Amino acid sequence: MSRISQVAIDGIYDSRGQATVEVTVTLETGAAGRAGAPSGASTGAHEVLPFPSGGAAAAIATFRARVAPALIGVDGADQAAVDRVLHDVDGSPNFANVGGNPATATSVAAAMARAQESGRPLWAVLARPGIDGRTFPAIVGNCMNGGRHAIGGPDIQEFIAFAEAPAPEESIRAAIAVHQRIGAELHRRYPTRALGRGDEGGWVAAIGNVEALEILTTACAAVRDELHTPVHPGIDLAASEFYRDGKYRYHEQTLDTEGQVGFVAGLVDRYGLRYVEDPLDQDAFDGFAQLTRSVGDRTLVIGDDLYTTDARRLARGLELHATNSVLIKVNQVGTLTDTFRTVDLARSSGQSTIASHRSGEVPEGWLAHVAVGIGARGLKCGVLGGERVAKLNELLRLGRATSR
Ligand code: 2PG
Ligand code: MG
Repeated sequence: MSRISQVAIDGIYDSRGQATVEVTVTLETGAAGRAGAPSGASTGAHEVLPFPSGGAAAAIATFRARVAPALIGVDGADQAAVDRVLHDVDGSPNFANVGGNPATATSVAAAMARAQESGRPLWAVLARPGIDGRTFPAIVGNCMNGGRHAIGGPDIQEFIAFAEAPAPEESIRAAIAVHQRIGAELHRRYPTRALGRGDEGGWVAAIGNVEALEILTTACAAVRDELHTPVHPGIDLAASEFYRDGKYRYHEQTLDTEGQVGFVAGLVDRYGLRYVEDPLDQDAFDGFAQLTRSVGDRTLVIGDDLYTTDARRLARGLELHATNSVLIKVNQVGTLTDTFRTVDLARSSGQSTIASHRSGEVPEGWLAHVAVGIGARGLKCGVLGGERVAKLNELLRLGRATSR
């Protein structure tokens, strides 16, 4: 396997029009990979920093001066070595100098170069032990947006179609059908109101959480009947975004931790939720554990801001039985090696993993390979919008490649 001969970084834009970066890694043989990095809006306090102070422009200057030269000559086959250089040059605990986004783009681009050189698909290069690429993730499809991803929508950030057919084609078709039904229903209920779409391509309407959940649940049931595909409602509350001074502050109600656990558990049973992400604040390990004890046998309870893909935080969650599932976002930790540490701990502890996009995305499909390679239970990537469909289409291709 050959050494890295060239590393280039450039500025690009994400789906919100925010500056981000893409990195191209070239090996001595000429094999190359190029990846762009996404950015979050409801970022967890424990994530690495996407960019150093000075933003993408400062990151590019630092990268060209210090990171790219340090990577030349590194063994392209050795992901851990590539990622170690990123950490060594950075020298901080949270990528404050290099930036988690340039690090993510480099780490993924190096894996892509390795895939091209070896003639294997990217998922196979990323595959964790025992993964054969024949099991596909459910689609975690965001159909209605609220919270930080929408203006004028509900407090809950995401209303999700969780479509769990064995074949990607079926899950994707079902998630799209739920999205379309919701649009039609919102139009039927409010024919004269403007209807928009949020940062992740879900519908945005001036309705409350309960009405949104009713519409979502009804749409999922209709699609289950029509397509005979298991698709169920789910939510990402992103609860840290409305947790202030010890209370969960919704437009309609204010709840303490006990109240929030009871409220969410009630939603799980009333609406048959199968997917519940970030139901409590990002440091509320005990509250998560209470909820998991109460409903963890019938729904996924997923830590996103709780864990920020960090193996140390996951270890704490495991001790406390805080969740049964872990959201995986490479740029929360900045490298594939750090991501794999968390994934491997999750897998060996019986936690499901969900490979996830960010709200500000790049129109690339590599996340689908991450999902398949880590044996994820779900691929969270939205339903509509070019940058979301790029991931769905890539998963479709992977599904077809194995059925041929
Ligand atoms: C989340 C993500 C993606 P963001 O909260 O799960 O849906 O949002 O990228 O803004 O953190
Ligand atoms: Mg989330």
